[in-house]
Amino acid sequence: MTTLSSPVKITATDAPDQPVQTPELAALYQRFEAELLVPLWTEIGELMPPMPSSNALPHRWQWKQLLPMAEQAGHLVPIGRGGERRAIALANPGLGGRPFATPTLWAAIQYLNPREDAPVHRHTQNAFRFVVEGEGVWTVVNGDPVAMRRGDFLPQAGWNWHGHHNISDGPMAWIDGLDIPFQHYTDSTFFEFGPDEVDTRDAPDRSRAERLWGHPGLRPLTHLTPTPATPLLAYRWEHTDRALSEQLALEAEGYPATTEPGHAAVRYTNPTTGGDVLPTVRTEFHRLAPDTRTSTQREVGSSVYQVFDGAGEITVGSVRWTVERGDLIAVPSWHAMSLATDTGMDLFRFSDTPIFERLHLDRVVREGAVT
Ligand code: GTQ
Ligand code: FE2
Repeated sequence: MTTLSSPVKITATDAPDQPVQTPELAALYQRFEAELLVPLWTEIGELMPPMPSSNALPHRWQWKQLLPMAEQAGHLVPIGRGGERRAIALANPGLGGRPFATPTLWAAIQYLNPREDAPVHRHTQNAFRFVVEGEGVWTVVNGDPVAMRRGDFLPQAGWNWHGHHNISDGPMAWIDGLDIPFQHYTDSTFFEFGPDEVDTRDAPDRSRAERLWGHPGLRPLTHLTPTPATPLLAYRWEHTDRALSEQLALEAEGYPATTEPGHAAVRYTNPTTGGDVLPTVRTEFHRLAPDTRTSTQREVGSSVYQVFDGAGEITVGSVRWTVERGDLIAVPSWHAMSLATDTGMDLFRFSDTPIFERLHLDRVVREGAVT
């Protein structure tokens, strides 16, 4: 006869303030384990820390490492039904090898060969694409083809049909961000296959979404009802770039426009609400003027930065990296984080903050500028 060993192991008996270890206590703990019970007094230190104490670690992935590997995957790995995407996920070193950049966020480099399709599907996960270099791919969202080019931010809210097609003669890579880990841990994921082929039609320069929604401050009267995610499917680089350079120019002219000296920043927003573009993911773009050091910030929730242009230093907790174009950094919850640059640096950022704001668990602390 085989007995299944209990998955419960009461191990934290070295925790502070534990009862005297007697044979009777050991026997009681064995009965707890057999009945799948765990006492709070052995666990409280880990489960109720005085402040967030993430298993995730600060980490940097270098674009100059990622891109050649994605290229190699482009040669070796066809895109099949079921696998769906040639996407290679960042796996945080503190999260046991799972393909999770942080406890809530997925970040991946995706690669599409010339003329290749990433077939149509839909899922409850909220997604976006951000393009650090290249062009030639159209992402088709509910039949609306949207061009992807350097600097463009392309949100795709959950449950919308989407596929990608490369109409060009060259390959293209970009990054995907999704709330896959969050939906995985909360058992809230649904997924459906769509057609194998992606219909880009005439691959228009402007999507229907941009023609309807892409006019600053102008709301179509046919669409006055707020939607939980943005109906605008592309936020173009020319607008982001201009917004940031105008903030720095206004600051130089003596008008308050930057979050702190030399630090311009914008948030991508849903034009029907003014809130975040996706229900679970916040996305922003930050520009540091040359010779800028930001203040240090800690915040509940995790984020991922991608350097878009320039170079500098990112400090997360006790780790400091020199970063350059394309590099990605994972910032776990409540880790002190700051940016610095001598020559100027542009960064794209995404985080899970909307989840915590919705649940009133959000907290931010800012400290003085680092020297
Ligand atoms: O392009 O639809 O990196 O569904 C992960 C899941 C990309 C996508 C990812 C996805 C996609
Ligand atoms: Fe997808």
